[in-house]
Amino acid sequence: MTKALLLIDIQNGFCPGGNLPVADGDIVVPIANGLMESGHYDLIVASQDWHPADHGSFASQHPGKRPFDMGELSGQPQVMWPDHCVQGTPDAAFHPELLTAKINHVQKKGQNPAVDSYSAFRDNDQAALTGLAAYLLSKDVTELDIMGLATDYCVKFSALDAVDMLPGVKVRLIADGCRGIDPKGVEEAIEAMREAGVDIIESSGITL
Ligand code: VGL
Ligand code: ZN
Repeated sequence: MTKALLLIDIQNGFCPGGNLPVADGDIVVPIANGLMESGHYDLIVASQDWHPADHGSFASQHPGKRPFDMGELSGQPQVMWPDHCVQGTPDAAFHPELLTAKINHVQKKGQNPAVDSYSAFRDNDQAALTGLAAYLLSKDVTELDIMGLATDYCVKFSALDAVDMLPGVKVRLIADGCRGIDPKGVEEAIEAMREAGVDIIESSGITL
């Protein structure tokens, strides 16, 4: 039994003051820290949205587009995001209060300018894998708990891919450890995860 915690994109960019802030995004930090210190987990992994400055999901790369417009990237519909989590900038750094010393493995994603990567496991077109599934399977992970930012994008697609790519692994969403971009999108995301077989739990229910 290897219990793993997957922290999705707990970066400055998605917290208040960041370039793509999620409302109350920073309140997930003490929840993540408490879980990392609880002793419940054998393995702690964190993903990091890690875009080149010219990433194609940025509205700034599409003349006439503004942040949150719909656009296209490599022929696929794509939300046009504000420039965010550019590699090596403070916006891409983990939240300063996150206990990063407890993290065993960091999975960067979103480096290919031609495709977005909401999931920590693979690009949105499902062509290129990040290597996270192989890593978790190599560690014999049997239970994977997921939390972080943003519920309706990177958390959702990571949880759905976890169910898809980690056969036999029990996948749970720590709901109070997540915050989302759009309230309606959050509801739909939680329903989609539940339907895919993800258990929706609260951090208070996690005990040794
Ligand atoms: C995310 C939009 C763009 C996320 C990342 O972490 O949920 N959302 N890039
Ligand atoms: Zn991004």
